[in-house]
Amino acid sequence: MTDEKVTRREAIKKTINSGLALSAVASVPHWILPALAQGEELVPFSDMPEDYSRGPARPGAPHWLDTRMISDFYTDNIDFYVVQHYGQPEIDLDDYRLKVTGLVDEEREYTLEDLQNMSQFDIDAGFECGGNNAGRFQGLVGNANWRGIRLRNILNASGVSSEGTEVVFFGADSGTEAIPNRDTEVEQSFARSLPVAEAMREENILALEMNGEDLPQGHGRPLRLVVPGYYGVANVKWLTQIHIQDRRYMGRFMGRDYVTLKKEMIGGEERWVENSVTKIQLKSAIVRVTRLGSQHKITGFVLTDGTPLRNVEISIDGGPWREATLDPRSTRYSWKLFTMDWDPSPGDHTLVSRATDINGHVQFTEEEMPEKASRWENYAQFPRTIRIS
Ligand SMILES: Nc1nc2c(c(=O)[nH]1)N[C@H]1C(S)=C(S)[C@@H](COP(=O)(O)O)O[C@H]1N2
Ligand SMILES: [Mo]
Repeated sequence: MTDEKVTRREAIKKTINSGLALSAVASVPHWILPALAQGEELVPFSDMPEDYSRGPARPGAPHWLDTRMISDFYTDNIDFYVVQHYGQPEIDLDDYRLKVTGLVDEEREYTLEDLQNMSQFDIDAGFECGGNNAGRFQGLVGNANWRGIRLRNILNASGVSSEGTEVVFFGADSGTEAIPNRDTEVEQSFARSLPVAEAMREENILALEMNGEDLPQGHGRPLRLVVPGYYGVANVKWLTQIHIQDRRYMGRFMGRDYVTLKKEMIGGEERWVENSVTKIQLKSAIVRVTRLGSQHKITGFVLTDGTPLRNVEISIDGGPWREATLDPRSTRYSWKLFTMDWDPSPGDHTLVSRATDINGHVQFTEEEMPEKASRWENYAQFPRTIRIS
C-alpha cells in the first residue's frame, strides 16, 4: 500500500471513529457497541425487538446494518451492507481483465495495473438496496468515499460509436436461471445497463477503493461501478466487461428482477407500469435516539438522487414539523445525516421525519405512496415509536 493511500485511509478512519469513547470500548469488538460519546446511552425503540442486534459482516455472506449504529458520515467497510444474488466470485488479481467491447471504435482490455495507473478521482456516495425496508429497520444502507476511474474516460478511450445507445456492465458472478414453462436452465452473469447519456455523467466511477482501502472482496474486488444517485443494484461489483450495444439490455436485473410495478396516470389513463429500479427516490428515516443525562438526540439519514435538499423535518407525537440540523459534511450524492435535540417527557412517543427537495417535493407518507405491487423502492415516511422512562 502506498503512503498516500495509508494517509487517506487514516484520514477517513478518523472521521469514522470520532464519536467513539475509546477508553470505554477499546477491548470490545466495535460492532457490539455503537459509537457513543462519553456518558451517552442508546435509547431503545419500542418498534424493535428488545434483543435486536446484528453481528459483523461475515465473509461471503449478505449483511445489513443495525441502523441504530449509524453515528458517522462514512460507514466502516466491515459494517457496510452486503447484497449479491449469485455469491461472491474470487477474482485472481493477476489474471484480472476489464474488457470494453461492442459498438466502439476500438475494443480494449485493461489489467488491474493499467487501471491503477489511470488518473483517479474520488466521490462520496450513499445508497440503499432497492429492496431496503422497514422490516430491516432500513439496514440495507451505507455511505462511503469511492476512489477510482471516471467511467467516461474508459468509454472515451474506446470511443463509443454513434449507433451505441446502451452500456451494459457485466460482473464476474453468474447463476443458473430457470426458463418459465420450459425444462431448461441457462447460466447468466449479473449485469445492469445504463443509456449512453447516463453512463457519460461525470460522477460515475469505476471504483478501486472504498473509504481509502482496496475494494473489499464483498464489495466487488477489484473493481465496481458506482452510479451516484442510483439504488444499489446499479453498482455492479466484480466488474469484468463493459459492452456497448444498440438495443435495450433485458437481463434479469433490468427486465424482471428489481422492476417496480406501480400505478401511474398515463395520459389520463390509470395504468400499472413497470420500470427498472434506477434513481433513488427522496427518502429520510430516523434510526437512532441517544441520551446524555436528560438531553436526547434524534439521528437519521436522507437519501436523494442528487437533487439538492431544501430541508428535513421531524414531527413528534403528531406535533408541528421542526427543521432538523443537517450534517455539514453532506455532499451532493452522499447520504445526509440529520440530528435534532429533544427534551421528552416520560412515556410513549412517536417520531417521524420527512425530507423536502428544492423543487418542493415532500417525502410521501405511507398513505400518499403510489399504489405499488412490487416490493422495491420503499421510500415512505417511517414513523418510529419509543418509550422514555
Ligand atoms: N456483480 C454483482 N453486483 C451487484 C450485485 C450482484 O449480485 N452482483 N448486487 C447489487 C445489489 S442488488 C446491491 S443492493 C448492491 C450492494 O452493494 P454492496 O454489497 O457493496 O453494499 O450491489 C449490486 N451489485
Ligand atoms: Mo439490492
